Amino acid sequence: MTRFSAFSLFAKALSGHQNWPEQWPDAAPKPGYDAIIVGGGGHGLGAAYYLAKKYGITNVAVLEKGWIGGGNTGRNTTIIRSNYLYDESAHLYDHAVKLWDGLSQELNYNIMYSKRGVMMLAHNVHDVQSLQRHINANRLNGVDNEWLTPEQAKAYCPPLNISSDARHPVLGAALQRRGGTARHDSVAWGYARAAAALGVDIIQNCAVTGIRRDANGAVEGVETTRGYIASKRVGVSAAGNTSVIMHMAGLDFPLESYPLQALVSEPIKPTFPCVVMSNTVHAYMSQSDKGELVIGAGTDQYVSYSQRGALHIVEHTLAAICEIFPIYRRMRMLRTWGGIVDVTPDRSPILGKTPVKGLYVNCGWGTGGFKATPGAGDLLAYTMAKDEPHYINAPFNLDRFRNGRLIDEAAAAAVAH
Ligand code: FAD
Ligand code: PYC
Repeated sequence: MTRFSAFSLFAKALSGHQNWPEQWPDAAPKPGYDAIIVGGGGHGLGAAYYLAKKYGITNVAVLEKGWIGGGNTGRNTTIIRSNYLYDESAHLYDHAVKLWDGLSQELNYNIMYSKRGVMMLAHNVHDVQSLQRHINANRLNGVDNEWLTPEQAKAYCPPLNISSDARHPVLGAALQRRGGTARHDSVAWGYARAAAALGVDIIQNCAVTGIRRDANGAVEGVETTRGYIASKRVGVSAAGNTSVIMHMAGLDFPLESYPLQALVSEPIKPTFPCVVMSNTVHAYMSQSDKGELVIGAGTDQYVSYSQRGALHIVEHTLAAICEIFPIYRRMRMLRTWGGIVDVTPDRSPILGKTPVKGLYVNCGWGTGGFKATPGAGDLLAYTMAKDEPHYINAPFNLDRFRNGRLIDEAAAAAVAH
C-alpha cells in the first residue's frame, strides 16, 4: 500500500466529520487557475488553504514536483518558537505561534502541537549577554521568554549536565515556555486535505520548469512537466529551490542553498521533556512521541542542492550532545537525513511581491521556517489576494537588500550556518 492510498483510507475514515474529499486529493492539472502556488510544502499548502478559506479564491492549484511534504516540511526537527531579536521578526514569528494554537481544530487534523518549552543554553559570557538581550527584547514585544539559572535549567530538563567541570559549562538558559514541537507531516496533510475540501487542486509529480511573462512583463502562466498552466497570479514557495525558479522569470535572488541535517536515535521511554538548543556547540535535541531523540546539526559549509550532508557535521553534533547530555552516550543512532535550506544574507525570509507583476515569493527561511508555517501561509495568501503585503510581512521585502533595511537575525537562527 502506498503512503497515499494509506492516507486515503484515513481521510475516508474521517470524512464523516466535514465535507472532506473521500479520496486522496491528487488532481490533474486544468488549463488555467486564478492562482498557482509552486511548492507543496507546509507554507505553499497553507497559502492555498488561506486563499480559499479567507479570501474565497478557490480556483487554485498547488504544483509540487515530488510528493507533498517531501521537502523540508517533512525533514525538519519541528521546533516552534518566536524568541527572535528584532521587532519585525517577533511580530512575524509570534503571528505564526498564535496560529499554531488552534490549528488542529481549524484543520480537524491532529498536528500534535506540544508546548513543552524551548530552552537555549548559555555557555560563556557572550551567550549570557546575548540571550538576556533577546529575553528583554522579546518581553517588550509581549513574547514570553525568561532567564533560568543552571539549577533551574536542570530542574526543567533533568538530563542536562550542569557540572562546573563540563567541557561546555552551562551558565544559564533562556526558556520560551510557549515554544515546542509539532508533527510535521500532519501539517502538510492537514492543510492539503482542508484546502482540497475547499476546491484547491493538489497536483503532485508536477515540476515547474518555466515561467511565462506577457508582452508587458506580467506573469501569464507556468511551464510544467505536465504541460503549460495559465495563471496571472503565481506564488513561489519552494524552499531551497527558489533562486532556480526565480531565474525562470529573469530575476536574481540573494539566496544560497545549503544542506541541513538531522538524525534520530533508537526509541526509548520518555526521558527528555523539552527542547534544548545550544548555539555555541551547534547541537539541539528533543524527544519525539515515538521515543526517538531528535537531534539537529548545522548546515554544511559548501553550497549544494544535495538532500544529504557531510558526515563530519553530524559527528561534531553528536560529540557536543554527549558532552551536554552524558546519560545518552551509549545510545545508537537510527537514521539521518538532510534537506536543502535557502539562506538570505541577513538570515531573515523574503515574503512578498517581486518586481514581476503577478509573481509573489516566500523564501529564505533558512534553517528556521517550520515554526513559521501557518504564519507564512497566511501572509502569502494575504499578499496574493490583495496584491500588497500585510504589515507583518511588509519589512521582509526584496528591496531591503538594495536599501539596507536588513533584519539581521543571524544570532537567533539557533543553528550553525
Ligand atoms: P518545503 O517543505 O521544502 O516545500 C517546498 C516544496 O517545493 C518542496 O516540496 C519541493 O519539492 C517543491 N519544489 C521545489 N522546486 C519545485 C519546482 N520547480 N516545481 C514544483 N515544486 C517544487 N525550521 C524550524 O522552524 N524548526 C526546526 O526545528 C527546523 N529544523 C530543520 C531541520 C532540517 C534538517 C531542515 C532541512 C530544515 C529545518 N527547518 C526547521 C527549516 C524548515 O524545515 C523549513 O524552513 C520549512 O519547512 C520550509 O517549508 P516550505 O513549505 O517553505 O518548504
Ligand atoms: O529555528 O529553531 C529553529 C531550528 C531548530 C533547528 C533548526 N532550526
